[in-house]
Amino acid sequence: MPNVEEQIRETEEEIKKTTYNKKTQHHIGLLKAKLARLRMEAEKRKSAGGGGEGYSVRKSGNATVALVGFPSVGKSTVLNKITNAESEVAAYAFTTLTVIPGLMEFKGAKIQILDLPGLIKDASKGKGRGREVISVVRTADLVLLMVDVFENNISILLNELHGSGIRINTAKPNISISRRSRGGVNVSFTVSNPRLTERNVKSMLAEFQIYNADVVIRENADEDRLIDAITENRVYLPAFACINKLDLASADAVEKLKKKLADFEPVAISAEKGTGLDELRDRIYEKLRFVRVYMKPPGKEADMKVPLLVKGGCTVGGVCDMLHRDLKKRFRYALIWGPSSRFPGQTVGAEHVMEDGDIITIVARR
Ligand SMILES: Nc1nc2c(ncn2[C@@H]2O[C@H](COP(=O)(O)OP(=O)(O)OP(=O)(O)O)[C@@H](O)[C@H]2O)c(=O)[nH]1
Ligand SMILES: [Mg+2]
Repeated sequence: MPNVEEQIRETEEEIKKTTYNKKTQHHIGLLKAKLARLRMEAEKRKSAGGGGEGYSVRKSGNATVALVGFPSVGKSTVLNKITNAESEVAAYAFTTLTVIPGLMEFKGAKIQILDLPGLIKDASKGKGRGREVISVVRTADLVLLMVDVFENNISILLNELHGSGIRINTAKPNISISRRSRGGVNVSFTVSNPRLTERNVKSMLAEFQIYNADVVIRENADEDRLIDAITENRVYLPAFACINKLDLASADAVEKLKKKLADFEPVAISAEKGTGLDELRDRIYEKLRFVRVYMKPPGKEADMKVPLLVKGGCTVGGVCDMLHRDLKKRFRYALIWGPSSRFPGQTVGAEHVMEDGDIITIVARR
């Protein structure tokens, strides 16, 4: 039996040389599922074998942003300019060797920004401490894809992130897979899907040893999306690009690069000269999609002056966690006025999702 790495290479080769058509569709789906399973196995082995200390960063503030880019594009320079941190800056690659956190206060939000060692090709396979860097990126709320005016091959960065299960600017697949203890695999489609068939889905699940499950596919997913739904370690993060060293290129060259990176809505800056930093701060804030929540103590007026800033999708339980360590344990119910309530003063539980402008009263045991 060839080892896992060899099997991965063979499967990659076979996928590459098989052209996709109606006849090969089923076979390719299987190969892709096999490849995803093999990669998971390889990953498990590596982490079991020790393989270096991970970075540990204490999360702080209302949200966390990761600076991801090749070495020397100016990540540390940006961090020093927009936060209170001091991260070493130098003209050689791999100046930053660990995670340096900084705090940016903006419009009432405390935003933690993480400066990271540069990412290079094969980082997802461990090059240049790539694994450790990527594991920090996974925990962020937003990715800032940094390039400079010379180096714009952003696809290398994206491939490394993708290879480690990070999906950028992509919605989570609208596919539910509920495991059962018996009954085989039941597949249903709620929208037409010319790409996947019941047979495809069943055999791809079998590759992951799932033989009993209810699968509901609510989008026109392809094999890759199905694999993402089956594999549990995927994260879905928003991102935008930042082009640095504006001062070293002509306006024309910058425009060209902006067009090329248009999918990532680039912001062009010169960290060293301090150009474009306001736009960068604005964009970071906007992309984090903060939700403002106003607190109303029981029987008193709401404090409409100082909102609590929570992340989009935050629940009432999440608000409790932000207020006090053990509030959630004592939580009984909450009352909500505003956009997320069906009527003013609606009683809700800890799972209720907050919306921008909500007023909340939390009722807890003493
Ligand atoms: N001209 C110019 N140089 C810059 C700018 N920003 C950073 N630099 C220079 O680029 C070099 C690398 O900057 P760093 O901030 O250390 O880059 P980094 O991305 O943190 O690099 P690593 O930590 O090695 O990954 C330094 O010599 C900086 O002075 C800029 O806006 N314009
Ligand atoms: Mg650095």
